[in-house]
Amino acid sequence: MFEAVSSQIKDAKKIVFVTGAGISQESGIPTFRGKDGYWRKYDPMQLATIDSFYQNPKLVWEWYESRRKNILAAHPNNGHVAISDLAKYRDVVVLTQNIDGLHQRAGSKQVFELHGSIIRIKCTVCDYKDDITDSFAELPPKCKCGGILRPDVVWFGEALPQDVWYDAINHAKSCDIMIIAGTSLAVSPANTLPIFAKQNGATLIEINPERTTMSEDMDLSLRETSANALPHLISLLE
Ligand code: BJW
Ligand code: ZN
Repeated sequence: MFEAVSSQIKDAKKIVFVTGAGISQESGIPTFRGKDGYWRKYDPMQLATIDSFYQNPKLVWEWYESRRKNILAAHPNNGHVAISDLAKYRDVVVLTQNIDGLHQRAGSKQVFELHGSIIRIKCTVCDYKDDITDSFAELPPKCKCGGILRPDVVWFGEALPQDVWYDAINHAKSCDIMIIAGTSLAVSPANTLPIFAKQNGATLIEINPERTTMSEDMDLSLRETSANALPHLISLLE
């Protein structure tokens, strides 16, 4: 299976990972569109837009608080750890849509959070922003200025943090291999990153038990979970 791309793998200097909810599934964190995914139970437009937040901030906060508790109690799995280990041997960059911080907790240093972080909280009125791991006594939590606080995540219709996005494009354009793990590639603009890589001659490898909209464009598709496939794939890269 690896033969088709073995020489590219051996010669690769810079490896960029594009990750999504599936990479944290084996840490006990639900995906969005998978079998037990959030969007099978909840309407994204009721929980992940700024309009829904202003309409019912308590409801949105209750969902984020339950996810914060789950995420803070979770541990990085063998997939996160394998990516972190690879950085001992190659230039490794992680472009993640996840807000769970598990890549960083596994030891990865070059992590770009495209959709923000569930730990970071920001004010909807002033410039206040901080990392908060404690749970809030009252929902929605309020800022000292009186404004409502919100999770510093990117909801539908909101722009990605521009500096992070431009860095992500540049890393995608300059990698030898892009490994796309645990994402349905259903959400833009993150799903354009493999296109930037491919246009610049990178080898694309997908790790996902299911096909995605871009499976046809991959040089290699591994239909396995990331905690199984990544340690094996990465042993070839070390
Ligand atoms: C495994 C596995 C295992 C399972 N191992 N694999 C029409 C109306 C409004 C907007 C749009 C529209 N059409 C298009 C848009 C744009 C929109 C969009 O793309 N929508 C589509 C859904 C149609 N995008 C946006 O709105 C973005 N912003 C934007 O475009 O701004 C433009 C702008 C510019 C300038 C000014 C203003 C605006 C923002 C997107 C924000 C996404 N936010 C969310 C929630 C917030 C974060 C959070 O709370 O967590 O981010 S939605 C959700 O989807 C979350 C994820 O990061 C994101 C991607 O999902 P991901 O990670 O791919 O997960 P899944 O569940 O989809 O897939 C998991 C995969 O893993 C599956 O394939 C499984 O098979 C696999 N898997 N187990 C390996 N063990
Ligand atoms: Zn404030």
